[in-house]
Amino acid sequence: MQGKIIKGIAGFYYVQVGEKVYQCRAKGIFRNKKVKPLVGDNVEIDILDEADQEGNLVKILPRSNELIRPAVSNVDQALVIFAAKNPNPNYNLLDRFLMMMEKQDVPVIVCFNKVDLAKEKDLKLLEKVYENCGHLVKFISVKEEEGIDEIRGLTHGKTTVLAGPSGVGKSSLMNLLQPDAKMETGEVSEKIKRGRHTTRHSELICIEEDTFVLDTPGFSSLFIHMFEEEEIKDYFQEFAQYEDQCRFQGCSHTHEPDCGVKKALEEGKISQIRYDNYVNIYTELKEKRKW
Ligand SMILES: Nc1nc2c(ncn2[C@@H]2O[C@H](COP(=O)(O)OP(=O)(O)OP(=O)(O)O)[C@@H](O)[C@H]2O)c(=O)[nH]1
Ligand SMILES: [Mg+2]
Ligand SMILES: [Zn+2]
Repeated sequence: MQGKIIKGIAGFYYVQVGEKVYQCRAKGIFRNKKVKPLVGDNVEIDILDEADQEGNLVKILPRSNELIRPAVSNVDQALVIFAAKNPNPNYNLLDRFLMMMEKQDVPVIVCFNKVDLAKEKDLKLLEKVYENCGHLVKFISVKEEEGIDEIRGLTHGKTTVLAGPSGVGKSSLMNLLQPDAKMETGEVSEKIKRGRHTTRHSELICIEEDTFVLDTPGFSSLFIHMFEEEEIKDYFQEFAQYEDQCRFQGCSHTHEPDCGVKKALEEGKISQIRYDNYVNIYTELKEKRKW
């Protein structure tokens, strides 16, 4: 029988087949081959007990893609959610995340939630920083149900993974898109101004026929060891148009004289925040390579 893994907890995989969900174990063949079943996988199962809805995972069907962070498969796009306020957006983390998604060829929609909490000037800044990043950028408020119809439209007919830090409203958005989902949501800590990692497991929810959304646990850091420092600039798409003004070929836009990107930065054509993140990531990778 064929189904889809919607959740994996403590060695069990929950496989949806039509209206039913079977609790399955992965047999030894997966461990021996070092393949780990992922949420989102289309699988074949053997039913062990129809009444108790238990089964065995026997085969994983070919994946269209698999993401490392969050660990899910067969997604069409990522809705990367940050809060415009509470918690304040961590630009560096966002830029790392965009790089990761791009590297994995997953189209990204950047979504800033909680616009109800942000001041007009905060939103203007966010808009300015990301206007040329090469991704669609949306502003929403789950609380006030603002911008949600547009998100519905963008997710329609696709499998979308919700990703972002803890406390930004991923599960809250999920509950709005699919009230039956009843995902647990949690407050942002007053003291540390961060979410509390309320969601512990990725979970695939069917919104309507052919439309799936994956809620995932929040993340707070991203190591990007899979990148070479020289390729980082290619992920900051707004730099490209100024690169032919760099004096040196292969200019890293950090220390070289007559750099077109640095000139564009001085003229305010490139965002200081994005540029600083670029230098931060570039330097981190360069330092690492020295060891
Ligand atoms: N003011 C405001 N609060 C919101 C909005 N969306 C979500 N929240 C609140 O933000 C808090 C965190 O929401 P969650 O949905 O649990 O966040 P999450 O991204 O799923 O967090 P993790 O599961 O920990 O990764 C909750 O108290 C929500 O009620 C919004 O648009 N405006
Ligand atoms: Mg959550
Ligand atoms: Zn340059």
